[in-house]
Amino acid sequence: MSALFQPFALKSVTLRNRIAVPPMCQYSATDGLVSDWHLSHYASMARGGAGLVIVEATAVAPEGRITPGCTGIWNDDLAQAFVPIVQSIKAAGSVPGIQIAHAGRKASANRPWEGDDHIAEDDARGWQTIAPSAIAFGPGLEKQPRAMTLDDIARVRQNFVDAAKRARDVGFEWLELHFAHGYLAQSFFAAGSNQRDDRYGGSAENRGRFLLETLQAVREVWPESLPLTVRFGVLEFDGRDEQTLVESIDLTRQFKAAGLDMLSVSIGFSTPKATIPWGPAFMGPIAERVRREAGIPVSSAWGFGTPAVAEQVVRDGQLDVVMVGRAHLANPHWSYAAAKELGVERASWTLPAPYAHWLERY
Ligand code: FNR
Ligand code: 536
Repeated sequence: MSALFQPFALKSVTLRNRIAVPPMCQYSATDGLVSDWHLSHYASMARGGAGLVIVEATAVAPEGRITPGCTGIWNDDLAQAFVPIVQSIKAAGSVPGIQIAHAGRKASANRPWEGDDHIAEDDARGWQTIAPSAIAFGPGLEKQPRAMTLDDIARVRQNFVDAAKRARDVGFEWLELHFAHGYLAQSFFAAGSNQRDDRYGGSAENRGRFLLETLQAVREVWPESLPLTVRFGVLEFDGRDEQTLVESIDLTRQFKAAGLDMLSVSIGFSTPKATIPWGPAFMGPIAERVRREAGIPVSSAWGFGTPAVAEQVVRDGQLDVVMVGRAHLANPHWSYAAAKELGVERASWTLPAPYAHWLERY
C-alpha cells in the first residue's frame, strides 16, 4: 500500500494524498493582478491529482513583490480576482492554498528570464526596497534597502493580517506565510542581514520577534479550523548550520505554541556564500529532525520529484506532505503518473471521475 497516496488530515481539511504543488511564482501578473495564465496554470496543477495546490508568493504590499510581474493581495480587488482560481482548484478535488509574502531587500528585481537581478536604479519600473537593516544581499541583488522603522514593522505585520483576512474571504483553505528564501521575514531571522540594536535584532529571540508577532497576529484572523503554515529556511548551508538549526527549531516550537499547524522546511537563501548539497531528497533528514524536535507535521521540497523518492520519504516518516515543484511544470499530471508507477489502486485516492474512468485501464 502506498504511503504517498494516503489522505492527510490537518484541522478540518483533508488532502486526498500527500502530494502538494508548492508555491511557484509565474511572474505573469500586472500591478499585482492575476491573469488568465494563472487560472490556466493552477487549474491544470489541481486537475493533475495533487492533494494541495499552494498559489505562488503573493505580496502583502506593493513594495513586497519580487518583480513587477508578481501577484498581490494588498486590496480587495486583487483578492477578488483569485476567486476563479480557488474555484478551479476545488473543482478538481484539491485544497486551495496561498502563500503570502514580502520580498524585503530581494524585491524590485527583474523576472528570472530577464536577468533575475535588481531593476536598475534609473529604471522607473523599480522601487525602494525595505529590510531590517540597510544591507544589500550581494552580487546581482545590490540595491541597498532602507532600514525599517518600528512603524514600518507594525505596518508590514498589519499588511500580513489584512492579506490573511482577504485570503480567507475569497475561499482559500490553507495559508502559508513566506518566512524563507532570504525575503523580508528570513532577513530578520538571519544575523547577517539584521544588525538592528532594538528588540527586533541581536539575540535569536529578537531576530525571531518579527516572525513570531506576525504569525500571532495572523492566527487571530485566520480561522481556527483551517491550517496555518509557515515556510521557513531552517539553515543556510553556510558552515554555521548546527547553530542555525538549533535556533530555527526553537523558534518553530514558539510558532507551534502560537498556533502553527505545519512547517514547510526550506533553505534560508540569506547569503550568496552558501554551498547547497543538491541531490535527491537531501532535505529529508533535516525536515525529519525539525518534525521530531519541534513536534510538528512537516513538508519539504527540493528534489522529491520522482515517485519512488516521494513514496520513500513519507514511508520513512521524514515528511508528512511532499512538495513536488518543477516536476509538476514538466508534467501537470505528475500525480496520475506517480500513482500508476507505484501501482496505486484507484479506490485509495480520489481521482476526478471524468479522467479516472478512462485512465484506470489505459
Ligand atoms: C519557486 N519556489 C518558490 N518558493 C516559494 O516559497 N514561493 C514561491 O513563490 C516560489 N516560486 C518559485 C518559482 C519557480 C518557477 C520555481 C522553480 C521555484 C521554490 C519551489 O516552491 C520549490 O521549493 C522548488 O522548486 C524546489 O522543489 P522542486 O522543484 O525540486 O520539486
Ligand atoms: C527558489 N525560488 C524561490 C522563489 C522565487 C523564485 C526562485 C520564492 O520563494 N518566491 C530560489 C530561491 C532562492 C535562491 C534560489 C532559488
